[in-house]
Amino acid sequence: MAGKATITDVAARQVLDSRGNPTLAVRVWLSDGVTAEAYAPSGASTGTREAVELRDRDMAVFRGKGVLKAVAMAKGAVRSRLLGMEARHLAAVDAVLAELDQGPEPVGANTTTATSLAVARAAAESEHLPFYKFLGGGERAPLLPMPQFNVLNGGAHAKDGTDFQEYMFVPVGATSFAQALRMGAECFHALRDVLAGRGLPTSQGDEGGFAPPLAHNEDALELLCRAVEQAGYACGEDVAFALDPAASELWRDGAYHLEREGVTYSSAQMVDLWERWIGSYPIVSLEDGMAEQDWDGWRQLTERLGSRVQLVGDDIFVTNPTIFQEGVDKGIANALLVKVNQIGTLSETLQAMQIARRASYGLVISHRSGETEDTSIADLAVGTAAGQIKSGAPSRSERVAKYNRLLAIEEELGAEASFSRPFLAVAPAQA
Ligand code: 2PG
Ligand code: MG
Repeated sequence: MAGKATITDVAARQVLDSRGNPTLAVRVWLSDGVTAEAYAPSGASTGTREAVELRDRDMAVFRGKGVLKAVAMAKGAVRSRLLGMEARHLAAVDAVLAELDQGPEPVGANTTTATSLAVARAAAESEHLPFYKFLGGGERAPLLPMPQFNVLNGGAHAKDGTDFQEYMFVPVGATSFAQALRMGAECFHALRDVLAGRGLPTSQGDEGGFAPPLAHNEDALELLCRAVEQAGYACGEDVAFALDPAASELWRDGAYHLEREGVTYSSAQMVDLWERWIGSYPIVSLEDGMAEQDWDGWRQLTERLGSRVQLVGDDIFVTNPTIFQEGVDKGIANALLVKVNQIGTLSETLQAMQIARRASYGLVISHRSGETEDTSIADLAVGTAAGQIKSGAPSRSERVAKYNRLLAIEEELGAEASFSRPFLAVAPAQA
């Protein structure tokens, strides 16, 4: 019976993520014979208020990172509560998952994330809908997102790299996703040439970007500009930049410690740095420019730069509707970074996105630094018409899987496909 299929079985197993750490794969079966699977991703620069993964903590096995307890939770507590529920009623399924994760024996956000995504996938298939259409709930026309390609990795994602975690290309001049991906890939290859030409290493960090040990964090921006030009594009007009310094990782004792440069900044000095960079380089988006503990610094940042640049809250909001609402009420940031496993279920993720829409905040759907071949975030970005996505460099299969899925959706939509160009109105500074 199409559309009313109930959950008849839930299974799970331990697999590896892109960093070689264990993660969880969950498979569900429905009464109409449909089956679907999803994987949980895992972060490195996690926010302190994120939903917590369940890991085995047996240091003799996978350095404590095994997820066999989570596998047992999925096959046990989760399975027994979900059996018989209708897959298409995702909100009800997710409410059970959230409750199980808040109970005396939490099932883990890795368990709830993979289960929520697997049930949603199964429901979509059962209803004969592309996954993105199911996720969009018929509310919005599908929209291909503007990508942010993380091409230079530092911080917690590349120990020898810059203090700041992510330097990204945003192909603002592209008119389709396929063109955006081509531009991103061409600039990525040009960046390799620029680095090699200066005798810098071209080893890659966790998200596929290069991780050269630069003396100054700002040097990265100049390298990015050269790469864009070498690829034959105009820096700023065709390809602009987005940054995620992941400032929470730099915050200690009430100040920002940039160890590579050997400097310590107050919140006001940090905002000064961002203001100077935004005035000198074509930066259209700044994520976690301030630490999650530094709400006052965030307020200063938003007041000073919020009208000039997209300010994305990741660690500070952790895709948590309650925390995010507080941020909106306090006028902090102007965009939300969206990670399903930060909050643990798709329904809560959609709720946070709803708050963003009502407050006219931008939306950036995001991968984690530890990823898998799961492509759900590509469908989430298109179905909800979020407008932007970041899934790392145009390199390494766990990153490219999402971009390739977006290519397939764009092709499938054909003439119906439309591509988001959120920075058209921005006149970026020239480097
Ligand atoms: C971030 C993410 C993804 P992690 O900070 O935005 O790029 O990193 O998954 O390590 O939290
Ligand atoms: Mg971030």
